[in-house]
Amino acid sequence: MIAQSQSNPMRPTGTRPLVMGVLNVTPDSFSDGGRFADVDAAIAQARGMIQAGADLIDIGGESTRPGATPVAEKVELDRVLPVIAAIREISDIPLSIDTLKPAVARAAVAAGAMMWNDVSGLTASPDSLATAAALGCDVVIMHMKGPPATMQDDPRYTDPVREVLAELEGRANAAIATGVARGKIWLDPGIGFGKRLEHNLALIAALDQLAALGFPVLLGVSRKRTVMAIDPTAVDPRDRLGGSLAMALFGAAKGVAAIRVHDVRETVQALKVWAALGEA
Ligand code: HH2
Repeated sequence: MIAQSQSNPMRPTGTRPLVMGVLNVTPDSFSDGGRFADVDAAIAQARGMIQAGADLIDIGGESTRPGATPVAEKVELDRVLPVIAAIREISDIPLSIDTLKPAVARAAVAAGAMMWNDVSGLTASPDSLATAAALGCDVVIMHMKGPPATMQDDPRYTDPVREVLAELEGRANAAIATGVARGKIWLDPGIGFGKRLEHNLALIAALDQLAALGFPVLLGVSRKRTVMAIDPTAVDPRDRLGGSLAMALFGAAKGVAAIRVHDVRETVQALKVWAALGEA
């Protein structure tokens, strides 16, 4: 099965969504913090994800888990740049940089990243929109309500689907008005970013409405607390694979273009089987 478009390796052909492997080069990420904090461990993990069938790798040097404290720009650069350079030496797999900081995005793209994944939806800095336009790379506009430090304190919505979709569409239009090419924009509902269980479930159920806005959709549900909210025994994030796969397949059926995951091998397998069943 051909998963990626021949002309653009960052777009699916239609049989199944792409799989974006998560590589957190951080000491404190919620599920894999500290595991890949040195370059050798990060490269070994990247190699494993490539062998397991990842279509893209998303590299992050700052945790955005609920309650996380921000890190300095130099610290983030020192974490991610050696890893990007080392992966570029072993593979041409498309790389994404998960950062709120325009300077980190600029340096990462100069080092070989092809996508800027900004969980603030290009709102964290006054330079974010112009930087995205100048870089010309793919850009993920994710929805987040409030900063990571406080976003889970008391998130409220009257109509989460309507509000999140309207905000994402507004951010996409702002990006286009600043010079970002429409064809470079991805949207992400930001599961777990300033949302309660009922908000997350409503947004996942409405992924087809988000996809109908006409931009490729990225879904990040891997190992998230949403699974524990439904299965309270899944306290350890590594015990959330079943729920993560259920949400990935549900998202695939709703037309998402890519799924951001920690468990690449298992997700690729689940999506391949799901796609084969759909074609049978
Ligand atoms: N989730 C996380 C981080 N970045 N980016 C996008 N576009 N969508 C997401 O859902 C998303 C994201 C959180 O997961 P993780 O990177 O594993 O944890 P941490 O933020 O603690 O590093």
